[in-house]
Amino acid sequence: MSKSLIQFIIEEQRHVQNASGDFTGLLSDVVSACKQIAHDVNKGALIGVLGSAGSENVQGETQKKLDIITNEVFIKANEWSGHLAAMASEEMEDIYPIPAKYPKGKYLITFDPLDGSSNIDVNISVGTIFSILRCPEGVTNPTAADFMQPGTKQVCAGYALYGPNTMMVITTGHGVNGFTLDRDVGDFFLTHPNMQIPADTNEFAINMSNQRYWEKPVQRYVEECVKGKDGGREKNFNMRWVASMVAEVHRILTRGGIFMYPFDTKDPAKAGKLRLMYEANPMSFIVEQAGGVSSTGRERIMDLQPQGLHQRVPVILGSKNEVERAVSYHKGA
Ligand code: AFP
Repeated sequence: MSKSLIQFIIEEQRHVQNASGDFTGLLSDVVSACKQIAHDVNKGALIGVLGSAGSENVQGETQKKLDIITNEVFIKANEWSGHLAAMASEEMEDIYPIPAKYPKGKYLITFDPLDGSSNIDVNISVGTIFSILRCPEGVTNPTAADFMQPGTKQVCAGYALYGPNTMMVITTGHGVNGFTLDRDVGDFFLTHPNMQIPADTNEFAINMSNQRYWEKPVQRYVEECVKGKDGGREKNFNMRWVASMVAEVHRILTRGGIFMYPFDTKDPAKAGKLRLMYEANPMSFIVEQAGGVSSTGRERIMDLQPQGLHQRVPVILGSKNEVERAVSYHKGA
């Protein structure tokens, strides 16, 4: 039988000097949260969790009932055990400090409890994304400022994908490993060791309905993909768009591809659509650890100094050679 996720982490942590077991404990809580979310997502209409909640989140997006439920599940699973000092979520405007009745720990976590939730009512894959940071030394009551650490400081990043199978994919900076939930046993087992993104691809993913708002470099790159062999490229391209970043990144980790949610002028007040702290940074850590590249088009995403919990950034990530080509079109533009 293959290793469970927690066995895998315990064995990996044996090589970390002075590891106290805190990180393993934290990850175990995250795994519990994702199992509970998988259950709720899987039951869907049977337990009355589909549909809109009739409210908006901090970004002005309509909240689904499941956005609220999964946010609660994630908090409840992670607040009690003494590994975290605070949390931050897509669904909450401010950080969530660990309540005084619980012990505080040395980590911070950011998460998107249900990414791609506009897909939930149509039974298409959704996911949970998380990023673990260290709480700055000596800080016991963290504020949002303590979360403002670049992606290079992440201790761990991962996602759970609720698709035909439920999977968790994680990195602690030593490659990327994928685990599949065995519902009969109730645990995740290592099924995709050392995931690697092929450097070349002929598959691109972008929301084409925004085409008229893109900048020239992205227009050029996508136009060349669309023209394929009839344009300047030596191959023809295929296109995919799930509108669920977790599903998109998982496909790229499995068979390669380039994913773009670039800067556009649709709403000039927004630098992009995706959120740095709980979408772009964790996914960039995973993609880089699997041999891919992740950029805004102009900068490496993980080098960005965060300015806010809900900051948005342009994202171009995936197979190295294609992302580098798209980035090269931005030079001087
Ligand atoms: P939701 O969680 O609001 O559905 O947003 C999902 C997401 O942040 C990301 O997972 C998708 O890649 C992207 O938005 C899809 O955006 P469009 O609906 O503009 O294509």
